Amino acid sequence: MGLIPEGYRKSGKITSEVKSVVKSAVKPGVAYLEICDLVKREVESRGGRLAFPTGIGVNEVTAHYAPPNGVDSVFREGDLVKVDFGVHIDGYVTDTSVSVTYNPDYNLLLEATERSLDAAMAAARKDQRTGEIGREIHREAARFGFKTIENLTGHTVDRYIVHAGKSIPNLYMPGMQTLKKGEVFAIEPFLTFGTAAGYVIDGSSRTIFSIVARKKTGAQELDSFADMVWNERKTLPFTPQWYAADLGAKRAVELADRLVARKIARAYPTLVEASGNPVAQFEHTMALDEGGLVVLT
Ligand SMILES: [Co+2]
Repeated sequence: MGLIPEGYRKSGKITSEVKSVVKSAVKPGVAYLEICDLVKREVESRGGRLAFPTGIGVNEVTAHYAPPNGVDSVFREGDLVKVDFGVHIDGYVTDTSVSVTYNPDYNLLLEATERSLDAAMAAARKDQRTGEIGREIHREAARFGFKTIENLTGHTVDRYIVHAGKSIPNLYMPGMQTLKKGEVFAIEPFLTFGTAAGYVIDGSSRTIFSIVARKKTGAQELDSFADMVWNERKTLPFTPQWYAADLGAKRAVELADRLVARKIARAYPTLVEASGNPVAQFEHTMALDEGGLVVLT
């Protein structure tokens, strides 16, 4: 018996299997929404649930974009595509991401990003400061001539919580917390070109939300929407389009926005690289068990 609840291992196994299915499914001409449907189907058929809406990040779109229903975007020949998804079983969350490209100009960027993740995992041990892990990621990126995205980080996970409090930066930061035995965390280097700004800013869309407080507003439709989301998701992120079949797509978005206005939910705006440069990302969720580091995904 290890320190890590069995749910994490089951969740991680599903994440890992689905990731290889996704990797070979992302091709020019395939619709963004087809990949989101595929992830959901593959996760649920294995007995898992989505930990958050599947993110499709194309080129400079770096994180937090869940394509809404009706969007007809398809992958193109020159794209750099990131698919970021997570699985939970009874709240045990594993989070992963894979980058895919058919553009040879981006091959080295993808390779450097994977190598950065390897370097980070080699440095992830008990009592290690997370800033030191960031140093390894940054050093490996720089060795290839690339930059890391300075304002996105990896994170500890906890039951029903995707970002549990500790951050794992993608560059050296002094005075950060240390990793402890029994902790589960995701490391996710984001790399871009050396000439890029190297940080993300809010884009114009917001497609991902989560409940942050439980209180009644007195508006019956709004309260029952909040109840419905809470019963299904607790604090895990959701996208209004999941409720489009029941409420209509427009109404679901409107209700989510109203929950944000009442501070019952928060929104996660889409994040884009500030200078419009493409970004690559690879991510694993792992745990510090008795015997050391265990990669779950
Ligand atoms: Co993550």
